[in-house]
Amino acid sequence: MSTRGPRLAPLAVLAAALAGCAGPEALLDARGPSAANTATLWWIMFAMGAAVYVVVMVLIGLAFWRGRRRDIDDPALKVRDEDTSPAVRRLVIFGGIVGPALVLLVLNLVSVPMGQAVGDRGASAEGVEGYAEEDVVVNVTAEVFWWRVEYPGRDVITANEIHIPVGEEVRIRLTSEDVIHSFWVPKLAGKIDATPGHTTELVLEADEPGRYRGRCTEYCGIAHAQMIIHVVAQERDEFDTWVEQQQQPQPQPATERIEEGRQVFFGSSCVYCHTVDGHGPPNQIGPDLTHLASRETIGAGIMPNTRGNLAGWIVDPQAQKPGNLMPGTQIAGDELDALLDYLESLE
Ligand code: HEC
Ligand SMILES: [Cu+2]
Repeated sequence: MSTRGPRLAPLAVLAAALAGCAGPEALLDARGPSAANTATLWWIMFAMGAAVYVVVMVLIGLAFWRGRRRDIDDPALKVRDEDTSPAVRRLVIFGGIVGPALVLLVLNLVSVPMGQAVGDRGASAEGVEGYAEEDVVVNVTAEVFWWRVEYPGRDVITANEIHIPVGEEVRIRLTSEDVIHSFWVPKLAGKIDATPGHTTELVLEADEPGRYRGRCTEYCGIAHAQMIIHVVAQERDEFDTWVEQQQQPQPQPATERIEEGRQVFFGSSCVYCHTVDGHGPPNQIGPDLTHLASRETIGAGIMPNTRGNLAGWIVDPQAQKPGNLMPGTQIAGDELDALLDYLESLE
């Protein structure tokens, strides 16, 4: 075994900690008002924690320094109850009780109102009543191991990708169909649980256009780590265009090849679990595929939506995402090819 391992361990911890400062899921790189609040609170807590740490370390250093030449058996060093000096008593009272209480008080004074501010952004109105028509409300249902995304009043159903207009408060109404999941897009807002039989609300607001990554943050089963969500923030007109496009039904297959693929799709097991244009089970087990080709990823964000990835996914989804609820399909050659043409036509 390498003897360098233990000495490098603190570096590994530091690297893991610093990974929170940048990258697609960096809390400290906030791009929305809620996340900015959280980031500020984080810095305050970090600064106070660091200050306490430094004070304690200096005191420990001083104790070592002053005690280094003394004989540990020297009876003068033994502290007896009756001779604790007033100075020692004061040190215990201020250093051990008053000091920590003050630190905790300040932290509470800062964090409670901030938490309130973040929480207030999630109103608890039931249903879409009470919202103006142009308000964007998104019903998100967590499933093992993907996200069902619906826009009530707009007749849009998609999966694993939430489109929102920039600079507007978007209400995410979150629930779960099976176990407890949790929704967290760190750059935009704090996380919130998705609980079966209960709806929780969260307000998402993005300051600038972009693609923000988030994930399920409550262990929910074997493919939990592969349950990714993307929030796509767009200017309002682009968002409206996206909504219009998602509302369109699929046109008749443009080519014979696509029609062949459509028949493969509706002739195989796919329709037991997936819906295209309302054709399929009412409570589909899998994501709605009506506008599959307009999504950038498949498998809940785990890979780009390319022809090759689609083929691999259909034949053996368990290889890409072990434990997910889609079984592999015995399909190959010409049939698979036509099916892929069909899926790629679902813009
Ligand atoms: C037993 C139900 C079931 C069957 C049958 C099934 N699927 Fe799926 N499918 C799922 C589930 C569940 C998911 C979501 C998996 C995940 O991401 O965890 C999924 C995901 C997908 C996705 C990715 C969608 C996205 O947006 O991420 C595609 C594409 C897909 N299935 C195509 C097919 C095709 C084509 C067939 C038929 C050959 C098929 N499926 C058969 C349940 C099924
Ligand atoms: Cu989950």
